Amino acid sequence: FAFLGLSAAENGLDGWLRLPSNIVTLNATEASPVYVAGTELQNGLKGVYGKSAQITHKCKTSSSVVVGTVDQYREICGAVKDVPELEEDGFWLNTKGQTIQILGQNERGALYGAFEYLSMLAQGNFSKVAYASNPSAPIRWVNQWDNMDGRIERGYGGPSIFFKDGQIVDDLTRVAEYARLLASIRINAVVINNVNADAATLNATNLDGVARIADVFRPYGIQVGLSLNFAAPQTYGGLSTFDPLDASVIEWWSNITTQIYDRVPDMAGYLVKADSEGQPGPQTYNRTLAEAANLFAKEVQPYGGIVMYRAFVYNQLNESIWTDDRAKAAVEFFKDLDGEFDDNVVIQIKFGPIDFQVREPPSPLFANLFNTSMAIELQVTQEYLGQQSHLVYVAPLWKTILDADLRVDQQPSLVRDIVAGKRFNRKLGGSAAVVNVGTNTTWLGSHLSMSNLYAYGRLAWNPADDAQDILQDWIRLTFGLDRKVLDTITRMSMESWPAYEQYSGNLGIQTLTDILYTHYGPNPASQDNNGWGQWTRADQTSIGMDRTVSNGTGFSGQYPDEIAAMYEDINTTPDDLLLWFHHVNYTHRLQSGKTVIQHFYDAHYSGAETAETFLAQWESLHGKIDTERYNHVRHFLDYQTGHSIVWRDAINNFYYNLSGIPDEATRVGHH
Ligand code: GCW
Repeated sequence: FAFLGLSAAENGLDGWLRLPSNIVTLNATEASPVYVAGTELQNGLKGVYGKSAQITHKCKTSSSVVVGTVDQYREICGAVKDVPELEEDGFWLNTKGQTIQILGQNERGALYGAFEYLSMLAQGNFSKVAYASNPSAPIRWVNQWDNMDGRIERGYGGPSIFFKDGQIVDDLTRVAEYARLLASIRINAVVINNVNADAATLNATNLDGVARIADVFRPYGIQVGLSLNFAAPQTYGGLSTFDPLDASVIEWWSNITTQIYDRVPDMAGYLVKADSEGQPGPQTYNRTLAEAANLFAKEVQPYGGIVMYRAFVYNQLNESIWTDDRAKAAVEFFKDLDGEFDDNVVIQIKFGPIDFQVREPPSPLFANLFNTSMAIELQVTQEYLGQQSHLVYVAPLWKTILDADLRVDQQPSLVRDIVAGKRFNRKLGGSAAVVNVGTNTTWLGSHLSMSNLYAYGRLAWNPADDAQDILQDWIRLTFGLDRKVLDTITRMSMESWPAYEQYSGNLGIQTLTDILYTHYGPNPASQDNNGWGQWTRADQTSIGMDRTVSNGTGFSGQYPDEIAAMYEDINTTPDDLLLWFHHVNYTHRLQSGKTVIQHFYDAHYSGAETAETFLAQWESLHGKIDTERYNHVRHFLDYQTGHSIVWRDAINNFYYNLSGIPDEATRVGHH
């Protein structure tokens, strides 16, 4: 079952390995995460050893697994030895003694520890360990872009598991299964409705439904959050205004917030997209984004809630003024507000300055807020990355951002430390990912896409983890322990993002997918001559956005000095971001020695060739993967082989026709 699959007998070890005969759960309340942990252990151990262990709530000293919080252990079993101080949601796992100890700082942590232990066993790892694991950051959220009518914005795995026909579905079975998956990767909150929010989510029937959903998530240690529509007091509440400083508006939100917390006392908080892509916001009343965020922050603060305020705020631009730069928007909107946000506001920042492109530099906003909490926004949903039909393992892309050093004040300033709150001493911080799972039995629309969800959770917990190590854990958990299966899926997946970049948009020119309608398939012409500001400025001789301070939009100047200087200078800008920062002739020579245009031609051939190998690699696993998953994946890889050629030729012909520069290898234009 997805990446929780635990298969018995595969390792043939149950002969002499003694099954712990008791599972001691230190909380007997059924809906508690510790109780759930006990049930998971019972089922999981049965999967591994083939026999059932007894669940008890009394402390036993031999042949048992004890699961609970550190405090519960102290109370019920006695003194705890060797357990270091744990952070919120952290856990201690000790398999060395007679008794296996799984102790959480809180109940959620205990559940995480149980999944960690099971994950080890399921991967055939029976080694004796004793260690603590703590999260890098407290915010480890997912965002669903589900609409009330059941459709999902940028969803490729079928309709919503939460909503249908304007209401919350009666049968929440899939929600419970999702909760289990998310808990196993240590996600602690889920925002269930689209950031392009429908105010009707707030009607009484739906709030009752939200409470039912929260009841399903709670035993898994997951809180529920809601996206708000900023104009709701007017459009839905019937007030004459939605001015965030108006007394009647404040009262209206106060009332709504009470109604929610009456039903869901542990609601995580609100997510707000405002003044962006047609969404209403405080600018209508000349109020600042901080005034807007603080309005909600004050409402949820007494309940311990937080406000995730999205930095994805930008205006449509006039395409005749090329120096207007959408990439600059986030810093322009938020920098001057630093320090004005309440303590329970977190600015949720997309990883790059534009929008989940195949390659972007880190958003400079990460290096411009010092008194404001931040979270990084990632996208598990492959909106610009081939959707459900292309294999693209995205974790290596995320790592280029998380591991980037922005050198604030000439000091090490890794993005992952900034968002965790470590660099500027913020209590809050972390990450959110758009995860548009649907009712499709594969969740995201394809089996291999699930590596991205798994990797997101792992990196939210520990962004220093290695993308390939994470991937391999996921492969073993999902497809078993066969060496060839492991090696093959590892190779395909690790080659997949570089290949996709090669056959789509190179050198930092963005994905070059259609941006006007589908966000799918090649459409390089769609980037320019419109107000979206994803311009490439490609003409007959040259290409790229000049974002330098000296000669361009000035975007590079939004970074701290050392980084700004690197991007300002064409000689120190890495090839893979050259066209993001500079406007050059197609004949410009890269650091690699190739011209820009020849790099385009070669990369597109090489990317499509690599994609073609995925099918053969997968087919080499015939007989080692169950038929359903084998065929499902094979179908998509077959398609990807063809579609990568479509990409290759569309992009190469486009630039060949534009520039008239022949391909040195005489492939382009010679069909
Ligand atoms: O990438 C764009 C998407 C929109 C999305 C928006 C956002 C939810 O195409 O569908 O809206 O980003 O992140 O708000």
